[in-house]
Parts: sequence; C-alpha cells; structure tokens
Amino acid sequence: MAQQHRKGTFNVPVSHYISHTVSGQEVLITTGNSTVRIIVYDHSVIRFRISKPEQEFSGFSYAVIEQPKPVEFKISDEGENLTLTTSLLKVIMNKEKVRISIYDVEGNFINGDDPSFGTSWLGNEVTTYKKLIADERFIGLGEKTGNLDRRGKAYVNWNSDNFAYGVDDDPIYLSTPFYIGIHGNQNYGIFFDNSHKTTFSFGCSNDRFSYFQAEDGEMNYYFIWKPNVAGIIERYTWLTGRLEMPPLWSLGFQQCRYSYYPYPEVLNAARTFREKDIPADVLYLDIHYMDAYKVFTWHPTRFPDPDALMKELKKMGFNVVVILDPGIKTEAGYHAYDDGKEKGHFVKYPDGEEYNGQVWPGWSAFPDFTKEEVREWWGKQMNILTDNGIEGFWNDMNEPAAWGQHLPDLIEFDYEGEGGTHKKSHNVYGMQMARSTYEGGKKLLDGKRTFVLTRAGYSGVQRYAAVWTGDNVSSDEHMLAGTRLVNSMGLTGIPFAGNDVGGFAGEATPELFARWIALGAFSPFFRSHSMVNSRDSEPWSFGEEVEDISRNYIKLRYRLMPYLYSVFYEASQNGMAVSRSLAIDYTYDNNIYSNPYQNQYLFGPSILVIPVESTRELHKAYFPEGAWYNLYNDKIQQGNREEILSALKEQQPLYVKAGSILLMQESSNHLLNVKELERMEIHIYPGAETSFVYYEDDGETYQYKGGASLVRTFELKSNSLRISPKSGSYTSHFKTWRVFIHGLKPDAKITVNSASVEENTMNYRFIEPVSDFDPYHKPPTDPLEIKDLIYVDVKWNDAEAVIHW
Ligand code: MIG
Repeated sequence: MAQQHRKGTFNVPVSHYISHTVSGQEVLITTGNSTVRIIVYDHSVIRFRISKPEQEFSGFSYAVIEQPKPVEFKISDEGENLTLTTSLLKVIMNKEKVRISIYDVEGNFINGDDPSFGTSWLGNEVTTYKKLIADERFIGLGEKTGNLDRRGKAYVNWNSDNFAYGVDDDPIYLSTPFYIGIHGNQNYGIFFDNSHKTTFSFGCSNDRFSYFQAEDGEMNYYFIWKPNVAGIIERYTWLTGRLEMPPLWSLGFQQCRYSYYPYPEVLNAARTFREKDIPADVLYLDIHYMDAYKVFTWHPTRFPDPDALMKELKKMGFNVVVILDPGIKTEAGYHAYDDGKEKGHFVKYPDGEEYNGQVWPGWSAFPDFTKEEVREWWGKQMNILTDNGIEGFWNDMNEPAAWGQHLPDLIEFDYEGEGGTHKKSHNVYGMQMARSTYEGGKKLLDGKRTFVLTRAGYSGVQRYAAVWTGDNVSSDEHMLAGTRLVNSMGLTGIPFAGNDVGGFAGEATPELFARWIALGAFSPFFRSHSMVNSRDSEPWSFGEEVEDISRNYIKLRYRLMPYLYSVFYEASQNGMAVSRSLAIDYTYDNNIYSNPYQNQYLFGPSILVIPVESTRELHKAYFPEGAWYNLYNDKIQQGNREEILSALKEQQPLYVKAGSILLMQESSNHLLNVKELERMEIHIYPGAETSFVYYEDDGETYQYKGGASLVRTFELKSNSLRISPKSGSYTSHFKTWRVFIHGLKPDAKITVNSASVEENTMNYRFIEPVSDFDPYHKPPTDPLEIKDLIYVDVKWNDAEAVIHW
C-alpha cells in the first residue's frame, strides 16, 4: 500500500537503532523514532521504558518502591544485535528493527517481541506485542474473572464499581497489570507499570501475539525471570512491596451486614456469636452508622454513644470495622467539607472549579488522595473514630465510583506534583485512599496495628490493605469464581484477600451458605456480608444444621491460627500467596488448569482445598503429584490422580500434603484471648521432607520490628522432626506441645531429644458431628474421625527439640 494515500492513524513501531550509551544500570538507546531505556534492576528483573522523543515521562510510580541494584551486566555490540547479559538473562535487541528477545543463560528462549510490531504506537496508545508460543499459558493479573489460564482472553484494567457482576464480567474493582507466562518448562513475569486504562490480550481473537497496551503514557514494563512461579512473585513483590503483619484479630471471622443499625442490633449480633459459641472477631458498620452518609460522623440517634458501644463490644472480644467512602457531602457547615474546601483538598476541573459527583450523601466532593497533604488531612479526620476505639477501616466506592460511573476524563489530580487527568489517576485513586487510611490509622493508633480493607487498588495496594472482591452474588458459580479471584490475587502479590461469604447480592440457600462458609474458613480474608433488604445471613440464620457446620469450620480456622499466622508471616517476607493456586507448585501439570480442577488450591503450603458446589454430594477432584492425607480420617490418597469424592454438605474436602506440619491450638471464641491458650498441637504428616517456619509475636503492635518476635523452623525428615531453637526475643504463650504423628504404626517407638517418652493414643476429630435432622437415608461418606492417633506430650522448650519415631 502506498503510504502517502493513507489517512488517519495507523500503527507505528519503534524503528531502527541509531546509537546507545550506558550509564550506571541503564542503557539508553536512540532509535529512528524513539528512546528505549533498558534498566537492570537485578540479575532477574529488567525494566524497559520506551517513549517517543516528543513525550516526556517522569517514570514516577505509585507501585514500585525499589531502585535498581548495582549488579554487574555486560553489553556487547555484535553486528546485527546489541546484547545485554546478566548472570541469569540474555537480552538480545535486533538493531534493524529494535525488537527484543530474552533468553536464559543456557540459550533457551523465554520471551520475545513480535518481529514486526514489537513496541508500537497507534496515536497516543502504546502497545508491546509479544510472540505467542504454541503451548503458552497466562496466569495472574489479579482480580480478574475467568479461568485460571487466561489464554485466549483479553482484559481491561479500569477500576469499576460493578454491582452484582457476572462471573465473566470485566473489568471489576481492582487493577494489577502483572501476569505470568508459562510455556515448555519456562516461566516469566511481566509487570506493565502504567496507571492509565490498560488492555492485556493473551492471544485473544488472534493466533499471533499476546500484548499489553495503554491508552496513554509510557511503555514501561518490568520483565522478571526466575526458575519458578514463587520466585517470580517474590521478585514482583520486591518491586511493589509486601503486606505488614496484620493485627491477629483481622484473621478471625468477620461478620458484616449492610447495615447493622441501630446500635442494639450490633450488640445483639455480638451476643449471639458468644451465646452460640461461634468464634468471631469483627463486626462491621456499613453506611448507616453515619449521619446522612457524611463520612467522619456518627448518626445521632442510631449510634448515640459510640464510645460506650465500643467498650461493651471490646469486653466481648469484638473489634469494629467502619466503612469510609471517599465522597464528602458538599454541605456548608459540615466540618470535613468546609475544611477540605478551604484547604483546596478536593479534585478540580482544569478551570479550578471543584468537581462534584453524586454518591450516597448526595452531591459530593472527592479528596485528592494523590497528594501527601491531603492524605495526611484525611488521616487526621479519622480521630473521631479512633477516639471511640475503632481500629479497622473499610474503604468502599474508591474506584472512584459516582452515580453514572463515568467521571469526566478532564478532571485533574495532583499525582505527587506532576499532575494527571482522571485518565492517568483513576486506577491509583483507590490505592491512595487505602494508603491515606492506613497511614492515618497507624498514626492515630499509636503503636497498635490497624486494619484496612479496600475494594479498589493498583499494584502495591498490598502494602496498605486487604482486598475483598466487591458485590458478588449468592450462587455456586460465584462461590467458585470468587475462589479464583482470590487465588489470582495471590499470584499477583495480594495475599490478604477474600470474597463475601454467602454472596452479597441475592440470597443463599442453606446448602450454599454451608458450603461457602466452610470454604471461606480457608480464605485469607474471611468475612460474611450481605446486601440491604435481603434475608439475614449470619451463621445461625439458616437453621441448626448450617449453624453446626459454620461453627465447625470457623473453629477449625481458629485452631489453625498458629499455622495461618505463620503463613501470613511468609507472605510478609516474600510476598507468597496464602491461598495458593496450584499453578504455583504444579506449574507444568496440565490437569490443574482444566475446568473441573482450576478452583482447587493450597491454603498455605500444606492444605489442599477442593471447592464443591452446593448441589453436589459427589465431586470430581484432582490430586497433584505426591500423596495426600484426608484431613478427617488420615486415609491416604495417591497423587497424579482424578477421583470421585463423596462430599456431604457438612464436609468440605480437605487434604494434607504428605510431608507437612500443621501447627494448631485450641479454639477460642476470639483472637484477643489466644494468649491464654497453653498447648500447641503439632500435627506431623510424614511422607516427604519439608520445613515450616513458625512465627509468633504479640499480634497487635509493631514491637516485632524491634525484635519482639519468635521464629522457629520445624524440619521434617522421614522419621524425625527437628524444631530449631527459638530466635527473637518474644516469649511464646505456649507452654506445651502435643505432637501427633499421623499415619504411624502402633508399635512405633517415639523419642524426644533421644529419651523415650510415654505414648498415648486417642480418637481425634477436626470437626464435630453435625446434628442430623434428615430423616431420609444419606449416601455413605468417609468417616470424620481418626482412630487411635498416636501422640506424645512435650514441654515447650526454647532450645532445640528433636522428635524421632
Ligand atoms: O453502593 O455501603 O461493595 O459491600 O455494603 C453500594 C454499601 C455501596 C458497596 C459495597 C458493599 C456495601 C455497599 N456499598
């Protein structure tokens, strides 16, 4: 086609190489029409920045908190190619067209540009096209609906309030433009750090390339290579940060409702949990606690004495989390509005007029959370809540959402001084609101940990908040889709996530609620919530049988707290997921991606969770390689197999990987009193070598940062468990160990530090029998009891301990 006859906007790729210079960790390449910067962050993380000469970008990022490390790399200029080599990677840039291909040091191809298009512009839109490999799979991208393997689909990152979204709707609330590609025996990560609306296509509607594209801004991506998925997540969270240890109470069961009011309703819910012996730590106040939905106010008649209410709830062991929406009612005389307006803290039109949109309080102004001063101002407003004993905050509507769901693109944000329209700022707004809330709460609580829950976010939001998946629906497909959303966030550096148990919109059947609450007990963030004007959906609202099931699984979670808290510690150290998609440990096993099995996951390193729809009592499951103990009865299940399981509604299928250690304690009705629990249970599941890092601290302050923590490594060999001496200055609240050895022959001899000890046996249950109200015959099921389980009691000792059998 003769170029001169073409009219309009067409694709323009990066053109030929002209020259390059190297300074520090950066190689700057001038091409015929653009500038390409390659920055070596470390041996396995390389950043690519590509822009046109007339564009100038600061490179500022809300997501990335790391700087390039001064690692060695080599540049060689050999004829056709410019080659950059680190100790792990070889980046080859073809000079004629400036297309990039990346190999490992053995010369295996990992990832490369489409040879024609590479990075291209279409008007202001910038795209990088990557060669699609025949067997390539794509996982991650955070809170995205759809399958675990995203091949063949495309996704848009634009934080959206999407009430009662469909299980294939896109986008929903949160954007994390990071994915992991898998082919052959290679895997790599790509993080496209551009806050504009972005589109990712994984070979969607084409068989040639995958691509990532932004409406505007710079091509700015980080390429990450590590031998395994866990390593890639570790590097991604090295760049974008990790969660801090959350308050222990936030790992307990949380009961929400839109809305509990007036205040006796809240007390009533609290008392019912205690009367019914169902553990719970948190109750929520949704928008009705406020006066006319005005943030930082209490409703005068519904909550006349918040201080007294909070004291009463704390006495019962409850924390309260209150909702905070960003929209501030434009009402003269309302302090937050008057003060914010006077200080110029609200988002404006380009002509300086305050932008107003409608939300719950009516016409509202929106704080510009992309400015430090405004974040501090917001944080200070929170004192009216912390003064009343509130320690947890729930950020909703922070996409930001306003009625109509289309904020005008031209409104402007500070964006840390560099400025940005709504197009550039929208996707980071929610994260910066969560940050304001987190930093404000932390300051006001003066040494105590705060808890923030957010709906919207961007890469790095894990540093400030837990995430829930918004307005899901009471249906089986949503329960399963929600599991995938949480697991996908785990692949994307957000370990602390969950969905509304029972479903937010619609009404769960008793069967569905029973399944969902058992599954929710194995979710990092565990909260039941439901929509205004819907039926009650507390654990006791579905009849006695569901109440028993709820109690069983909530208690089981509370008993697993030493394990779970340690798994959160791991997440805080290396960004590892808590709910772990099987793609992390079984990346190259095709079965785990298949439709019937893609919802299965590991909760922590050891517990295989198999979600089951409420309409089924038989269920098809897949067991990855190795061997698996049925949690309830220790029956061994061989791996690499598909099986049909019986799964009655009182029984969530759970399996423990052979070669595991589960650390447990007795149940308590809330987590503020766990320090009274004296006995730790150590459940050993022999079958493979493993180690598990146990972590303990006070669960409520930051003193662990000064060394007030306790770390011990539990190392399992074929017939021994070695517990390392403690490190750290924290004194455990445990006084004894009860060591259970699963699958052990009755005649085994057990020694502790080489001395023989008295062996005991007991019939052991992880869950209690459920009252049977069904007069009809039920299909046979597996027993829920382990007969004659062998155990020994050992005094807790801070020095090394070796248990041998
Ligand atoms: O426009 O605060 O996702 O959890 O209960 C709806 C009321 C606003 C949406 C949240 C939901 C919350 C509800 N909110």
